[in-house]
Amino acid sequence: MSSRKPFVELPASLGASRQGAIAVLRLARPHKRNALDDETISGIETFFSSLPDGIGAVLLHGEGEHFSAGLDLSELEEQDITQGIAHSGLWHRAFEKIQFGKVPVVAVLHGAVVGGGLELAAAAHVRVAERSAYYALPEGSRGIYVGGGGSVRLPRLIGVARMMDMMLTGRTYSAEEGQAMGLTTYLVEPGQGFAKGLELAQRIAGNTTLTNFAVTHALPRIAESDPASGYAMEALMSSIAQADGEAKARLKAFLQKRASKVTRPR
Ligand code: 1HE
Repeated sequence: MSSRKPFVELPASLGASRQGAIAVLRLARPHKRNALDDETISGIETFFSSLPDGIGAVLLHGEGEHFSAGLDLSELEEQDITQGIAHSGLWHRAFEKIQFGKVPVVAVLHGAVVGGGLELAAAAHVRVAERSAYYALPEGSRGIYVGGGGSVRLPRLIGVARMMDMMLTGRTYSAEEGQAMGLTTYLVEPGQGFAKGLELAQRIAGNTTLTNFAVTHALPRIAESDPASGYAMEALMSSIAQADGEAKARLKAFLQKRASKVTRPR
């Protein structure tokens, strides 16, 4: 089933649609290079809080020449310290809903993926980058600092030293370089990102809900734990997952030669 009808009320800077089990969120402010203002960030939080039943994955992409130019800098001009803390909190809440939400999220990246745009991309679980994509953290040169969870998520993806360099020197990485670093999960040709992202999202949506929960909610927590706690959590999670009826049916299907085999990379 494919539908352009939105399932949630969003600001004009965002567009929501549904393609079967996939909910699609579009950054739709191309004249401002998808710069993220408060309304857009609140809209992102609303979208991820309103996913209807039957959605198995989200595809996030941007309209125009760039994924996102990051924070809408015009909003910082009048902001004092207290407002700044609240502002960062708004971003944290919205992006937590992406990383630790109901379903896995695939982001399709192209053009500028910078500042808060990179923080947004880092909250997704899989990143498909077209060759045109580039990554930067221009906060350093603007006299500001990341505020959308970048200090927490980016070092886990690329390491503290690389993030320091990006912020201190304004270094920009290409989509291809990003692949070696852990920012680009899949590298595709220009114009192919959406189709590849949709294909991956559909595959993800075909997993059991319990497995997707284990991967997106338990795995990152286990990875942050001390090993003893991690092993205990892993034992619990794996025993819960395998006890699910759908898991039993899938194992049986494989043993009865009704399920696909693992194939070599193409
Ligand atoms: C903006 C923004 C923005 C564009 N806030 N208005 N992010 C940055 O420091 C990146 C700033 N943007 C750029 O470097 C460039 O705009 C791009 C490389 C992304 C794209 O360049 P280009 O030539 O395609 O577009 P443009 O002509 O620069 O911009 C088109 C319009 O978008 C223009 O407005 P107009 O009214 O003159 O048409 C720009 O002013 C506007 N625009 N980017 C506001 N970011 C939670 S903390 C996160 C902290 C950060 O993200 S800091 C990093 C901010």
